[in-house]
Amino acid sequence: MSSTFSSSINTITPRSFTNNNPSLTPFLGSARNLRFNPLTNSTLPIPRLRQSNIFAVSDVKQKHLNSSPSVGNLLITKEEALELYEDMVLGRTFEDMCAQMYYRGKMFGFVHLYNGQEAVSTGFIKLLTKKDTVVSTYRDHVHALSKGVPAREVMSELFGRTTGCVRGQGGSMHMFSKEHNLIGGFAFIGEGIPVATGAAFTSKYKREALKQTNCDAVTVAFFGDGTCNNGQFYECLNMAALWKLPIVFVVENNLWAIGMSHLRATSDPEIWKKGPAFGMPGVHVDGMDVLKVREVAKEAIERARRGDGPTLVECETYRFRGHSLADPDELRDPSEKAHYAARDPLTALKKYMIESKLASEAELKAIEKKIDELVEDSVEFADASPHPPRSQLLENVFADPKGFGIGPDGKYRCEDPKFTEGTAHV
Ligand SMILES: Cc1ncc(C[n+]2csc(CCOP(=O)(O)OP(=O)(O)O)c2C)c(N)n1
Ligand SMILES: [Mg+2]
Repeated sequence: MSSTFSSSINTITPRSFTNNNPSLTPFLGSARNLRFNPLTNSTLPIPRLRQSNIFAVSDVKQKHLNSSPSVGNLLITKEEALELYEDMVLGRTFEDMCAQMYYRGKMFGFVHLYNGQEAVSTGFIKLLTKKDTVVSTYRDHVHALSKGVPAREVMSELFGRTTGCVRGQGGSMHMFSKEHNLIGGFAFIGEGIPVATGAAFTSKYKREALKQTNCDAVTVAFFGDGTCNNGQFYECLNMAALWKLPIVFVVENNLWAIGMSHLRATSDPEIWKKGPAFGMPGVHVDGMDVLKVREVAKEAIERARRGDGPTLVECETYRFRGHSLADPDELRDPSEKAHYAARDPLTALKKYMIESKLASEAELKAIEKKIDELVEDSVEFADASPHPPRSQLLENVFADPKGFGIGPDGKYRCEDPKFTEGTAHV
């Protein structure tokens, strides 16, 4: 390493920021972001806009979409479009109902809603088969619904009832269904990424080591922009590329991590670029447009299924509500919110379907009505379902609760009701 090179590392001095020329600092690597900000007299990165809009696959598709739709030029069939619309309406209606139920005291703990991001869940998950795996975050209700977990089971889980998909033991942030290969629901950010990488490894291992040649299951991992500044993301990109795992990493970039702006927190805000850095394709797509998401998803999923390895897809999207239902959402600029509200993915798909004569207003209304009834039914079902017995509280918490041994009364300590209540002396 030359002396010039080494001396330019970590040599930020106060002088660089206070001279008359608010030029680049000598800090290597992030120099183009670290400019002196005369307004705040600080060196916080000044948010900069993206240099490119839509990249790679989506570029091609955008041209497609812009051409006036005619029957021979449509991107999807009527059946497919109706399925996408129904799934997005289900996601939106379900989440709106969750907000009502939360404020009525029917749900406890943190509840993070997905409004605005529906095109991502629908665009990807509706292309998957039942045996493919989905890994979500704490914003997981809609991923569960898209993957086919019945609304009744998701709502009951939120109500903490035994009929929930985790028997009421998981709640909002821990949706899980073995049957549907939805393997979380995770409260810690980034926690699902290694789990998803493991699921993809399982699939490859079964096919290549155990010679189960029919095993071509793909894993799709969803996570947020803020999560991409977490080390697990990088470790998993590395392993997935190294072993050519059948996985798609889907970043739902809604521009915010609670109250922290993505542009402010991230040295290079173009997340998709991190794919090529690890030797996998990186794609940036308009996450408010389900058709564009679907086109990109198709290619990434097929690539994984063929055995060609992982893809990183960054979907630019927006959440229409606060971070969670406990967030008053006062930090985001109203004009930013209005900008994205005008790009509502449901309205956009509806417009496309009507203009291209894929469906009539009446057909779409009928779907909305059907979903309203389904969601109402899920609430009635959840509300009428039993609460779990207290003895369930510690089930699946310890690998072997009997490991706590036998008490002075000669019985297993874990059989003492106080054990479950957490007040037993063990
Ligand atoms: C390991 C860990 N650190 C911090 C938190 C607190 N936390 C909860 S949500 C969140 C922001 C995540 O933002 P992003 O990944 O963009 O997802 P979004 O909520 O926007 O969907 C943080 C830091 C956490 N849950 N886990
Ligand atoms: Mg975010």
